Amino acid sequence: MRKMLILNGPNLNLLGLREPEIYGHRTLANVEALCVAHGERLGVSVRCVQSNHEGALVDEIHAARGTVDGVVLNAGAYTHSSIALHDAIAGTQVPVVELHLSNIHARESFRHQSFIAPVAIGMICGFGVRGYTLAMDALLSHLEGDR
Ligand code: CA2
Repeated sequence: MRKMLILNGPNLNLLGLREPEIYGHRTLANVEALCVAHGERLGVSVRCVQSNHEGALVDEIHAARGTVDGVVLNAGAYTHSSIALHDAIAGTQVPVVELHLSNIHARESFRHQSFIAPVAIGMICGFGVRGYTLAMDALLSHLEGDR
């Protein structure tokens, strides 16, 4: 059975509690349950982790190497700042699909740059919570060698 890690970064533990106009009404627990249920449909085992700490996210990417087939990563604001996450993905070669709830290109200019994008398979953004299942589909399709 294939394994996926759903990795969420800083402040995503606040989902559903603040700024629902941007990030929606669903909580992180709702999102994680959705991912696990989608994994069951796909026949994929899913582990979900959230951390507010950059180093802990780097550790998760390192631990993913050889233990999971791929990662769906919403690195939150670290997307726009973290060379450490960029290097972790490049160094481990773990397949990563970058995911954002909001359309980062339609927001402030400081959100337009992603340090994850150059080392990710691809990016899904702007589809809200549904983006997580779209990202899982895209990751599985990539792992199965679909073009
Ligand atoms: O759109 C996304 O998923 C983001 O990764 C979310 C990050 C933001 O810094 C990125 O530019 C885009 C912010 C996550 C914070 O989530 C909150 C949720 C509810 C209330 C406050 C913050």
